[in-house]
Amino acid sequence: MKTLPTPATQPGAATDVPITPEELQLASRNHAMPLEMLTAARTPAGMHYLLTHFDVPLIDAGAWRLRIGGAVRRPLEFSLAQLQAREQRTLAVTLECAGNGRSLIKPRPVSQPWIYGGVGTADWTGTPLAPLLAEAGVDPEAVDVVFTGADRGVQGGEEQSYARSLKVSEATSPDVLLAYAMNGAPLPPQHGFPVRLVVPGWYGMASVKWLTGIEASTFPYTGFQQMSSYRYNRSETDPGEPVTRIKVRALMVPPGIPDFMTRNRLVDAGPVLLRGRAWSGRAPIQQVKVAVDGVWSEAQLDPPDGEYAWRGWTFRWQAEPGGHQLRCQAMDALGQVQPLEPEWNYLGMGNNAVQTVPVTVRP
Ligand SMILES: Nc1nc2c(c(=O)[nH]1)N[C@H]1C(S)=C(S)[C@@H](COP(=O)(O)O)O[C@H]1N2
Ligand SMILES: [Mo]
Repeated sequence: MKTLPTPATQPGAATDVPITPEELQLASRNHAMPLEMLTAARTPAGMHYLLTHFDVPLIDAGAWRLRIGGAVRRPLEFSLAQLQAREQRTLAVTLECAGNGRSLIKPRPVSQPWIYGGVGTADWTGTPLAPLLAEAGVDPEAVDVVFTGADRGVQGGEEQSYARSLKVSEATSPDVLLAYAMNGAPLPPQHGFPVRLVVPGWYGMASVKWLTGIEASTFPYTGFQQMSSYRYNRSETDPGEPVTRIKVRALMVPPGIPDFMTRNRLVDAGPVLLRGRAWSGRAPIQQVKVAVDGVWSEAQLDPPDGEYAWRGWTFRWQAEPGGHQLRCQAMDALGQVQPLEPEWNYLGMGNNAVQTVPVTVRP
């Protein structure tokens, strides 16, 4: 008798079997940004990607309080109105899930099975965190600041509230926001209402939603989402390296029109303006290249759009009838370039390999 492979349901357990019901369940709760939305500099809230580990909590904004405590001289508590009365800043920030690209890695690490769309850019409005930490008086011995969300669940066999930490030096960066608005409107429930952290330049896991508590700590934080997840590791027991800032990446708007089932593209012969966006959480975008059937040329960059938002690019393509393969590749000012092939790691983190778009050009 032939034995079928058992579909793995634990994150990290690599598999070659087709997408499992558990992955489908995650994928339908946590939707991608449709790639055609790369045409918009700002992603409308309903089109921005979503990643929620547990259940979306529905929070009564009137009763909600943010507590700042732990290793501080003066514990503080804020209502939403008190946060909104403080210094206000708006930053355009590209958020990307660290697992974006995961399902393109072979063998596939089992978790949220992103293809390319685990990304979006919004205007996030809130109050800078640094002055609040200064008022609370973080203990000079403190090393980490821990951010806890209102959502709870079980992951890796461990019951937990979603929580992540930043080093004190990272948490006090002037651009880390306690955000209460997305694209000029209150946060939608799924994006962290009433207040979330926004950590520009970092993969999305750092931007804790439904924030309830901020605690300074004199010892390194070892919670599940810090030490057991969001690592570049080789196995379940390999500690590996922590996932931090967003790696360089470019994506293109798939040209022409799609086939419903396969989403393969149909394009008319002649001049085609290819466009897309590129970003890196580590340095400004320096160059984007486009390959048509393996031949690379330089794309034209739009002007930069602030320090933390993706940058538009365009490329004029003279489409000849037949089947073609389009790819795009970004480089940032540190000279970091996207790999042509995915690099495997146990949890499927940070796969920024170049996008490939097969197209059929009709005469
Ligand atoms: N409280 C809480 N915050 C969270 C998460 C979560 O599950 N719970 N998911 C994180 C992850 S992994 C990502 S990629 C981003 C996604 O933010 P978005 O859903 O607003 O796009 O939120 C982060 N903040
Ligand atoms: Mo994520």
